[in-house]
Amino acid sequence: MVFEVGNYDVLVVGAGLAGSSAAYFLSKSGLKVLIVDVKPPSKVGDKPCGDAIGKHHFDELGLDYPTNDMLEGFVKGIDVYSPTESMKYRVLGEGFEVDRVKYTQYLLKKALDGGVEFLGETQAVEPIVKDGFVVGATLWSRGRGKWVVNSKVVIDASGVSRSLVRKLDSLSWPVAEPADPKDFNIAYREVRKLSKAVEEPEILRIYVSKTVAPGGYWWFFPYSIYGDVVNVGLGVQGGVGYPHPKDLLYKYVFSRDVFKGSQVLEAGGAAVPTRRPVASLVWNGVAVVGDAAYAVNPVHGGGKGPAMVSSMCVSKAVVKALDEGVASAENLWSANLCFMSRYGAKQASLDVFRIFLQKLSDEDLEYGMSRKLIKEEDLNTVSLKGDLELSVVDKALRLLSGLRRPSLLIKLKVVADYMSEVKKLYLNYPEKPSGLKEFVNRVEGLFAKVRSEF
Ligand code: FDA
Ligand code: GRG
Repeated sequence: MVFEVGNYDVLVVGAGLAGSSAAYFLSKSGLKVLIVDVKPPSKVGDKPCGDAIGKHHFDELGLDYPTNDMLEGFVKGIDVYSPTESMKYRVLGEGFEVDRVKYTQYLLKKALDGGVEFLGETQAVEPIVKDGFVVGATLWSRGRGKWVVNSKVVIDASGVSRSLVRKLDSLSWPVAEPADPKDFNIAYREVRKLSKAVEEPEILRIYVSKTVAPGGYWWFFPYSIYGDVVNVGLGVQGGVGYPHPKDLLYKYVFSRDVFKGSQVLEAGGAAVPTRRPVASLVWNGVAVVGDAAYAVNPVHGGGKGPAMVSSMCVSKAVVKALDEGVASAENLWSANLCFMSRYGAKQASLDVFRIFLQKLSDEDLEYGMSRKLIKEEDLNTVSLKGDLELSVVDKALRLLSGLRRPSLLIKLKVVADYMSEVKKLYLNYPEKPSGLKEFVNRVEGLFAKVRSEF
């Protein structure tokens, strides 16, 4: 059977924030780019999300801030509550509550204005592989049936489904590295209109409690533009058999007085990868970005910023590789060096912290927070850089104040050391694909030690 054929330089699969930003970054290159999504055009960018994103990502990537109808709120900081909610840390940092659909479609439109082609209601079915290279994909749509796109590079931006790369053999294709279900959170959220306005609407709230949200947290994010509309959700660690996050949210959270008489505006859930980045974002003729690359902050689950960072890094590398003639792993490799130095090293370090936190009891967490074993400033540095810095003076003070649970202090020191070792390893990411195997062995060795330690 002969199928209809299209020829492109780049095929982007998925027009979520990762795919749309990749298309936007590529639109200035003069390359012939096609982006497809199974969703109809009006639904592009619509996925369950808390909608929070740090402002620094826009500054670092030179992207427009969400404004006007793309903006649902300003963020000035986050309050992190202890399990009993008697203690809270305030971590200051600017950000936005973004209208995910409008902002994603804004980037996509800018890409289309720059010459990129888009097809909605079009599903990428499988990659086409020839002589060790991905050379395109088969697509399917109701109107056209099955057809073929030949392209020099395929960027899988299909989110956690990893629609294309999961059909590649992970032994030969590092971009296809599978993830353990325990390295995901399953999250559910509702957008609700409350009966009265929220106090301090520019402060996001995160609540950590093993009973309410085992292996995750529940959140209360106000949309400050409206004052009385909030995004409330809950995530639990996957693969462990914990209850459904929606059940926990209704049982422990929506039963609170603040939600009396509230109106549900939106509801839905999805999985969030909460681990280190994929071993390599690129291989011969193929790349992964966003959730498909596990590019997410493992501690708070924020994936919008790293989706855009990974897309910028991959897009730049694609332009360079195609300029050099062929999109080989070697020619695309700068995507890894860019992403690992800008975000992946911090992400991997935070993965160690995440593993530690998921094993910490509520009692230890309550104690650690009430005795300030980790301080608000420490939390800020962890969040920004992935470094758990226990300064010398602080350490001495904490030793004095923390004697009731010395093992917790020792554990904190051990986790800080592992975090710095992992970060160093990622900052020395191999210069060429030939070094990847040894790097992966070292990463896996270190993470095996981390898991056995906590
Ligand atoms: P995304 O899933 O958005 O896009 C993938 C696209 O690919 C979709 O449009 C899909 O239709 C399309 N697709 C899939 N398969 C296809 C195929 N075969 N062919 C064609 N198209 C295909 N992050 C954050 O920064 N702040 C936050 O507050 C939150 N909160 C939050 C809450 C909840 C409940 C969840 C589940 C997640 C979050 N996140 C988050 C994470 C964040 O939503 C996520 O990391 C990014 O949206 C990932 O964007 P992507 O574009 O990679 O995937
Ligand atoms: C329960 C794991 C789990 C997932 C739910 C709700 C959610 C997913 C994610 C919310 C992420 C979040 C708290 C974003 C806040 C925005 C903000 C101001 C973050 C500050 O952190 P940054 O910008 O983080 O330092 P990154 O890693 O993006 O640089």
